Amino acid sequence: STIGVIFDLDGVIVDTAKYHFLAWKNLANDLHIEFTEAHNELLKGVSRVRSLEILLNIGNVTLTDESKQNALISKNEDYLEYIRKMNADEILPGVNGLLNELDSQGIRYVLGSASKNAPLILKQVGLLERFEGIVDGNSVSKAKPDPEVFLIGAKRLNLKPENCIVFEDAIAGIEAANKANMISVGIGDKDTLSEADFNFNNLTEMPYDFFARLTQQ
Ligand code: B16
Ligand code: MG
Repeated sequence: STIGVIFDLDGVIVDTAKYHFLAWKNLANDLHIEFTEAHNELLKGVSRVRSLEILLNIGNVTLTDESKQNALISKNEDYLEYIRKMNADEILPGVNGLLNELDSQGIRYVLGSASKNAPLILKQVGLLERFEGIVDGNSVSKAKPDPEVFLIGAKRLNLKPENCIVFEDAIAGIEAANKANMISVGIGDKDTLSEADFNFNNLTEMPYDFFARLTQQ
């Protein structure tokens, strides 16, 4: 096929934001920072290091570099406790159908996530082998909204950026896709993701001829 797809992980394939929230909340409690679900929205699609900075900002707390490193380790250990309990039931609605559709149309796809835990999460839900490539937080030096993660994804697919379609749930991710000159599809609230080229509340809402229309354009 002349087009390819790059999938974000958290918020598109699975909802790991709820586990990130629980783990950040735990850390926030230790630091006596009030941390709400609304605050958690600010961390979506954002790297781990940047997330900690935002959390510390919310609580007006400053830490030494060493304490920051320890906080990041303890948050991730906490988070991994939840991830290790995940299974295929946690794949979001419409994902399996869409991957089957892409396979049958010969449209290739890779993952483009900020998470350093992406391979483990995909393994837990049984999707690791389905992706042709995984570009995650371990392979990039610049986090979203920098387009790096998606540009590496395009290279893995051997496609020009303008022939790549990115599925994203976070503002920073849509921004990254647009900067990369790709076709951006926002999954979630249309008003929040108003910069996306296309919007769907979730993957079950995509029309069956979405890809056919794109290649005809
Ligand atoms: P980790 P995505 C992102 O995943 C999450 O949305 C964001 O909340 C998280 O901080 C980031 O991954 C890093 O995750 O701590 O596992 O390396 O949406 O880019 O798939
Ligand atoms: Mg996401």
